[in-house]
Amino acid sequence: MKILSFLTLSCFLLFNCTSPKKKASSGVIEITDGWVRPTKAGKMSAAYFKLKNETATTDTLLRISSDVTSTTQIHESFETDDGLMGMREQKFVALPKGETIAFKQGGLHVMIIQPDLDLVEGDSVTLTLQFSSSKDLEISLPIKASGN
Ligand SMILES: [Cu+2]
Repeated sequence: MKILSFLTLSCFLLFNCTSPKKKASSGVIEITDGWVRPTKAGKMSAAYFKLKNETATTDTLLRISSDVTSTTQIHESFETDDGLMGMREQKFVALPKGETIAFKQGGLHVMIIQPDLDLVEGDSVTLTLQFSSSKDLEISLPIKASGN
């Protein structure tokens, strides 16, 4: 062990060589298939997309903000025992590495609450996603009547 340390140190001193670098994580969190439902100013809309965590670690989606309202929430739809649909706010969403989390109708979605302006088909909405590890992601999603 001492010899190895000595050799490493010598190597560094003599040749300024470095130990093999850990491959920098080039993975990113990728967003695809995004869209936002049209609505009138002051009403409600929702944003849907797929989030793929291609980084080397599990990350967490902490917060989403938007350029069309000061109030966005991460919601999850659920069905009650009576067959009624409800929504509950999610404080965060875990993004296991290598996995894709779908925000979709009837499931996770971004609630866009009381937008300042009409959300008109053909326009777009900017969302900023904040994660616990990855850098903020800013995305522009088209406003359209359905995800198809
Ligand atoms: Cu909702």
